[in-house]
Formats: sequence, C-alpha cells, structure tokens
Amino acid sequence: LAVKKVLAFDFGASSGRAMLGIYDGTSIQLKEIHRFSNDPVIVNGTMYWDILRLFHEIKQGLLKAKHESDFDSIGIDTWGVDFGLLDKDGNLLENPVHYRDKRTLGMLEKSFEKLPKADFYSITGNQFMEINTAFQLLSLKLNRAELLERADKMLLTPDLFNFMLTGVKASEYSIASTSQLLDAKKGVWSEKVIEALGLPKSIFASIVASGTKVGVLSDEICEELGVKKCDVIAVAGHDTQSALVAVPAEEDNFIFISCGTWSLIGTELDKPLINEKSDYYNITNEGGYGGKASFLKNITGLWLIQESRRQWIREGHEYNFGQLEDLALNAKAFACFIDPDAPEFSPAGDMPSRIQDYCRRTGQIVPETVGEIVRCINESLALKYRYALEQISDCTGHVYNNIHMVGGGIQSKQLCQFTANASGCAVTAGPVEATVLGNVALQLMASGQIKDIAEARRIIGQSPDIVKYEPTEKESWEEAYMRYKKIIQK
Ligand code: LFR
Repeated sequence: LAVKKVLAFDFGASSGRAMLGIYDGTSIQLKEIHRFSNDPVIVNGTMYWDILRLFHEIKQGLLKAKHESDFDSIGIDTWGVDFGLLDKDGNLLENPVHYRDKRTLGMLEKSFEKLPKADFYSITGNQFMEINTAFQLLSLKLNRAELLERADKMLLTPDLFNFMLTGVKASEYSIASTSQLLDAKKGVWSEKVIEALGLPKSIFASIVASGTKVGVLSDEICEELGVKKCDVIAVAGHDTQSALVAVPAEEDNFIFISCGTWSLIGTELDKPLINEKSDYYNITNEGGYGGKASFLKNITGLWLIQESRRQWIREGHEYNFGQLEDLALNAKAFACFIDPDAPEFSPAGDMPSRIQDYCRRTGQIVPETVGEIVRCINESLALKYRYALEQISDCTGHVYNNIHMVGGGIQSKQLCQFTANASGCAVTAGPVEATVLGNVALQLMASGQIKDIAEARRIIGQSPDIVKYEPTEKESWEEAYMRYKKIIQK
C-alpha cells in the first residue's frame, strides 16, 4: 500500500496546530508542521476570537506543509458552540464572539420563558450551558436583531473555516450537536426550538455526516499559496468527537475523559439517552462519528490552570506545566477543594484569587502558594470526575472499572493518578494527541484507507505513549470525596 498523507488542523481555545498524518497501512505517524497560540481579543467590552489571524495560521500551515510533502486531504476540528454569521456573498457580518463573552448572561432563564426547560432538554438532550450556540443566538435576537436579519447562514467555527477553504456552506453533524439547537434523536435542526427562540430558520445550513467530503480547496487559495488541489473533509469538526474516535477502547461500555481546556467525561452510546434522570443531572448527548451519541458531562478542565498560569505571568512569574506539577506534588494533600464549575471560574481573569475566595467562602483552608493552588485544582478535578462518573453510571446502569484519558491534560501524571485514586478505576492514559489522531483517522476513513472506527482504534491503540495507572490510597480519597461532596453542594 502506498503511504498516505493527510493534513489535520486542530484548534483549541488556547493554541492550534497543523499536523501531517502519515499512514503506511499499519500505523499512523504524526509530524508537527505548524503551531501557534490562539489569543482572544477584547475590544470595546466584547471578547472575540481573532478569526482572520486564525485563518492566516491555516494558510501558514498549508504553506509549510507544501514544503514538507504532498497531502491528499485536509480536516479541521475546533472547540464547540461558537460561530460566524455570513451574508449571501459569504462576507462575515462581524467578528465571531468568544463563548466566554458576557453576552449570554441570563439567557438560560430568558429561553425557558419561551420554551419550558423540560421540553428544551427532551428535544436537544444537551447539558444546559450559557455558552451554547442557542443562547448566543438568543442574545443576538434580543439585543441585536438587525444582525440576524442580515445573516444568510450561521456557520460554527470548523464549518466557517471549511467555507473559507472551499466556498461550501455546510454544517457538520458533531459540531452542530454542540449548539443545543438539534433534535438529538433525529439528528436534524429542531424547528421547534428554533421557532420558540424566534431565530430565522434560513440561517441553518444543511447537515453533513462526520467524516464526509465537504468540497475541494478553492482555486483562489491554491493559486495564492501555490498548493495542489485537495479534498477538504468534514472530520468530526468538534474536537471532542475527533478525540473520541482515537480512544483506544476495545470494550463496548467504556468511560473516556478528554482533557484539555475542558474535561469531557462520558461514554459512547448507540443512541441518545434522554430521560428525567439525565435531565436532573444535566448530562449532554452530543453527536459523534457514525451517528453515535456521546453521553457526557462538560466539566471545566485545565482552564483553571491555564488561567492561573496567565495570572502568575502577569505578576512576573512564568512557570511551565512541569514546574507547576512539581510544586503541586510538594503541597499538602486534601487541604481544600473547589467546584471547578462554579460560575465565578468561567470568565477570564485572576483565577488564583477567585480560588482563594471560594475556599474562604466555604470555610476551608485558603491555599497560598502556587503549589497549593495547583494541587487544589488537580484534586478537585479528579473528585469532580468521580462525581460525574457516578451520575453517568446511575443513568446507564453500568458499573465502569476502567477510564480512558486522552488529550494534552494527561501530560499531568498527577491528574491521571488522582483520577484513578478518586474513582477507584484503572486509568488508561493516552494518546496525548487523540484529537489530531482522530482527525487524521477520519480523513483516512473518508478515503477508504481505514475500514472503520474499530480498525482506527486498533491502529491507534498500538501507540507507545499509552500508560496505565492503578488506584492507590483508597481510604484517604474516599474520605476526601465525602468532604468534597458537602463542599460543592453548599
Ligand atoms: C472542548 C470543547 C468542549 C466544548 C467546549 C466549548 O475543547 O469543544 O467539548 O463544550 O470546548 O466549546
């Protein structure tokens, strides 16, 4: 078999990269082509993604890749929920706004006046979060209706980049399912939700399945950059779903945690699970490759560390992630806990102070040093994973013994070990590059090089960077969990 090469672009909330995926028929090698930071910009009180700069980085990636090798296709995945609005001619009506912008404050309550919460959940099966597309669009409808009136199409971020590359306006299924505007069982835009929120139906583009071709690189871009024409594949545009394709699970009922800016913990189901319990626990059903449902909780993840680190840099101390981990190892265990999902941790800003305030408010020891703060974050994340795992297990009726952790966050050995300890499950950590590997595998599946997801997972499972962690210190973690639950339920 000839060696196949494809180009994957993966955008996270704090950085992005282009990687060449090289497949020789037995294994996938990755080669980093281009890496860049993703820096949101606040202008006149609004927080934006710097979308043109990000598209510029895609072009840089294409240019660098061309010097490296030919490639057969391109696939793009990004974070969820955000979007751009285009007019009929494809002009962006305004710069896409960041999900952490405050424009969605109070929009959940406003939406429930238009569509009762229980109905809203039973249709979309999505975890209610103010960041979701539905609430961003509602805020436009209520405050900037003229903008929506001028819009021809709303494209979520990976779809927007696909459009910029190919000229095709389409909505890939996995990213569409983060919007809270889909009918989860039917896999189509929900007219009922769209109408209830008063949104124009015509702005929603037709949905294409994950892992299908959306178009080809436009003549204009090929000429500008001197690159060859190639296919653009709608991979799983949602990074979490690309990552899930690369979870090297052999068993059917497995738990995964995708660790990045967010921690997504859940399991893969053949169809959405929507009932009173899942509604009560606010568990989401997101769409994945092959129409599978990811039944998962969205937990604030490394954002807490990333944002703390930014604060320490502002104060003149730059630590890398390895140094932070070492400092945390030397800090006292179980001193204090936070709920990573408390609303005060969501906006950008001085995270260490907010963590200290949280501990003070809940009558705990206040962490003072960098190590104490990082330890508090890592322990709290692991305990929150257990909390979510119990809710998921209660809904599916399965008992889980093994957790697959993937993504950049697993470079923290402490977080992986704490996750095993807190949950009492064995943790299989790896691959770190799950999202990119999933993106690459989906492109190879689209061109028939890899047969199906089982084969993709088997190939990826052979990767040498997979590490096992066994639970330890059972009793002290059990005790910590009992205390943790009381604190977060305060
Ligand atoms: C992870 C992720 C989550 C989504 C969050 C915000 O990168 O895609 O799945 O809920 O970002 O879009």
